[in-house]
Amino acid sequence: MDKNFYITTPIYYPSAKPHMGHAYSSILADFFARFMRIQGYDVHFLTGTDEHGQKIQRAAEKENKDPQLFCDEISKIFSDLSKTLNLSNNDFIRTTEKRHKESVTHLWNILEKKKEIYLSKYSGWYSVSDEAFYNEDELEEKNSIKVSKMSGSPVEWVEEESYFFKLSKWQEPLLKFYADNPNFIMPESRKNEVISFVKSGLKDLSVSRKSFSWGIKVPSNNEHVIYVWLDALTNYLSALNYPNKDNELYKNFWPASLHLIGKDILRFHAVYWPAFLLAADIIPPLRVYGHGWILSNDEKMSKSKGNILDPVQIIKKYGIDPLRYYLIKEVSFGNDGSISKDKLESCINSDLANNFGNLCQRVVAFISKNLNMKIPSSHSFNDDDKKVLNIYKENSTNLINFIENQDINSYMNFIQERLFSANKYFNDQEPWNKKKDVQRLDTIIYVSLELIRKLSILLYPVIPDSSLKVLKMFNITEKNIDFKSISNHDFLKASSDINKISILFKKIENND
Ligand code: ME8
Repeated sequence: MDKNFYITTPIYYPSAKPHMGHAYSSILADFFARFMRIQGYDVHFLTGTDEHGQKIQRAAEKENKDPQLFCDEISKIFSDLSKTLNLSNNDFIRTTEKRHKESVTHLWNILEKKKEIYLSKYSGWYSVSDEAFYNEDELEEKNSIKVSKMSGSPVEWVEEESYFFKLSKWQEPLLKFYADNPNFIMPESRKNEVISFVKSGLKDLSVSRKSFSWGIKVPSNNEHVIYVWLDALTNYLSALNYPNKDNELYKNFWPASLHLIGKDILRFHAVYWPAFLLAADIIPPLRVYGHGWILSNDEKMSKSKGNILDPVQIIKKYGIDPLRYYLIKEVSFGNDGSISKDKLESCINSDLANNFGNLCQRVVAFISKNLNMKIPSSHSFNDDDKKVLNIYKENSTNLINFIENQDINSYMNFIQERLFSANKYFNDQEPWNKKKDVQRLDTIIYVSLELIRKLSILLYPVIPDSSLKVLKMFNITEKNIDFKSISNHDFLKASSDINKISILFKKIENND
């Protein structure tokens, strides 16, 4: 079995500071990366910034800054955010880097050599905000301004000489590709949207611009810069040192396992990207997953609406793990989800502090008082014990399947149920009333510790810092977390010492 896994986030525009939507995609990608690592996969996790194009050029001009300098500053904020979000990314790519420009130039040359690109003239609508061309039927009038029906962004009329990619030629091959690879586009509902878009007819795509200069130059014609989406999508290859196909990164990690993106950019990833790749004889990625939007007050966040949620402020107040837990559990993956301070606080209190945190603290306090901070020396499981333990073993394959199908909701439901069940077990078994039956008391504590260990492993991709704090009790470090070990009920070594644990989550006491 191929044990390599390459996961990517979109590369974000450094046209403005990152917001909660960017944090959401990155945290979700990190969740998958971490889960696959504890399953023994060699994971390559990529994120970065998309720095060329008219949108960035205009944003820089507005601030009277050189575009490169402008990108340097904001890209740094994105890469700092990766650290604040505790992302385990292996690389952070910027499209202004030399390695990337070389890849894009190479890909362009191949497409040109294969006669997939020709020079003509573009006249039509363009949205600088989306960096996208739109057909008339994709537009509507709002307050006497023409905007995209999909994104609501204003469009402007463009008429200029442009290179075109022969997208129309790839309509049938794309439909065949979707049919042969039914899991290429996820979730299912989005796949249908893409297929009907392709079936409705593909026109050749303008892939160069002449009216501004901030981009990678067309190698054979320096008056043109390469269309920013052809430039940006290639980041997934340039981070693997493409075109050097013999290097380890490319050999191990292409085709990408999962491009995790928001639904707003599905067309670029599920139509244009595989078409470019098929045209260049490169295998397309295995899967593109378009998740829903994080809504603020039930609307998509946007600067103009003034409803931007700043992840850094929220993390300062509540901490990173509560935010990660909340976004992963409370936003039904694949759908849009509204987030609010009240829901975040109740999530921290009920799931994290009262449920997981409380379980750990109670069990450890009991061990500290009665067992000298040691794992009990012996145990003998009865039916109650086996029942609460076996459920992990019985569901181990299901859990892996959930993640392979990006069914995070089922994964999180399982954890939630197990958290309740573990607390209930400890309450019902009443170890404090078993002090005369040492064998039983020891077994209850051993089972409780095993449950804490298993839950911490399942929670590691969600709340890595807190999970590691708990696992440290058993001297389990990040490098030796093994997902498979949730099926082992005798993992903890009898009589060994337990390390102290600090407070995991503080309850939010008031609502201000
Ligand atoms: O589109 N909810 O960059 P971008 C959830 N540079 N996710 C959101 C979101 C929201 N409200 N807002 C943004 C680009 N996102 C291109 C990508 S990739 C080769 C080039 C996330 O800065 C989501 O993943 O506009 C969305 O697809 C992405 O940020 C768009 O980021």
